[in-house]
Amino acid sequence: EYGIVRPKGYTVSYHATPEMEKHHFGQTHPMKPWRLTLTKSLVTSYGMPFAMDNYVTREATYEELNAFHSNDYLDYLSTAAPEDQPRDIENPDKEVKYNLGGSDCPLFHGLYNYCSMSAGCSLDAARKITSNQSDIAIAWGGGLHHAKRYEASGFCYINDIVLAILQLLRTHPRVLYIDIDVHHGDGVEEAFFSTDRVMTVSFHKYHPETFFPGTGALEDNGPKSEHNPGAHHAINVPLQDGITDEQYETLFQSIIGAINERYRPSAIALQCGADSLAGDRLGRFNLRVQGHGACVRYCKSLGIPMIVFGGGGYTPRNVARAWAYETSIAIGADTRIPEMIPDHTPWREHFIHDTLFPSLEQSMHEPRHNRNSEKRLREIITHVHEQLRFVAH
Ligand code: ZLM
Ligand code: CA
Ligand code: ZN
Repeated sequence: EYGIVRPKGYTVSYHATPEMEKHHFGQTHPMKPWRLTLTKSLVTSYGMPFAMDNYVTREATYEELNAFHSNDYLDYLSTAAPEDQPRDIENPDKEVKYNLGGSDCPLFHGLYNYCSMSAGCSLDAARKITSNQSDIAIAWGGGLHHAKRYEASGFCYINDIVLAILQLLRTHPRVLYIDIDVHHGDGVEEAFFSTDRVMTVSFHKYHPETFFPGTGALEDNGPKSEHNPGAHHAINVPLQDGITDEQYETLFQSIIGAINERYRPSAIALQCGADSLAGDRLGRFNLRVQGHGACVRYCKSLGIPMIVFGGGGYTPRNVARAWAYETSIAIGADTRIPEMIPDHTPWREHFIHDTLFPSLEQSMHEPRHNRNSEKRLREIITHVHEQLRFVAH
């Protein structure tokens, strides 16, 4: 179908489980695990599974989660029930333990299973990379970059990315983490703050007073202590509302290209949060599916083994478009798949515009005003190049 064939001498693996997608954060919560079902349906209707190794992932074990998360946090997470949810009216003073049970990170039925499936998905992907059985491993169910060792944060409970990178570090001397979610990848940055074996790079909207999580300033490049090998190994690209495909691609290629030359990673972990797309319910950027996908294409062109994770993304039809398109880039079929969404796609009615690449006008009534000046973007590039001079090579 659509001339989709297995790439020669190149393996792409797809890691997912339909069980994860059945979980609900609550009626109007922005995070909808069901977007993974919509993604899989688009990937399948384009015939992409023929070109990949497809794995149904398992749940990560307690011991695997314990490689990053503390015992007391995991013990509470595995036993907390929705009834433990602090209720404002009946129980206003009830403390929110480990940031669980608030409106961002609610306790919902099957929460622990959901978390261990997300982590299992990313860990399986990482193992395919460390065993050289895969060149690109796809884990759309992962990418939950805000979770801390002992705390949930911003819809994230278990940091599957940190767990996957720890796995990569068993065989890879240097791992480059790249995060194109509209939010700052704070949990991953913090986890690897004191090592030079992981370099973290996050592109995000930065406005400390009004936009979550408020960290990730240009000048934050890791603790500046002299004895800390992690100094200069955190790169932040703070952006404003309305950035376009052209600006983002220029920034991305210039920054990632320079980092690749200087740092020479042997593996890449790419978080592809789709809330950086135009028209996202929480996002603020003007990126199109093509611009978002160009980041994946550029990383692939570096020829380094890579895991691609999901992450944010709150307008499910656009999340499915972006991640299906990026799957096609991984298998090298992006120039072959038709732009029109196949008629036989399950839930076809959700794609209100029948193209894989909606225009800005189709994504939102009024495209956002672009608040990123060329001058500021040049300053960002200059600052990053200066940081890289401190990085040994
Ligand atoms: N209030 N319901 C991105 C994580 C973003 C913190 C302000 C909650 C929401 C949001 C939750 C149904 C990733 C904050 C927000 C309202 C304190 C955030 C429940 C709407 C709703 O309708 C909602 C009752 C909820 C949450 C909006 N929360 C928007 N933005 C952020 C977290 C995660 O994409 O990076 C990776 C997966 N939280 O701004 C508040 C400060 C809680
Ligand atoms: Ca980011
Ligand atoms: Zn996000």
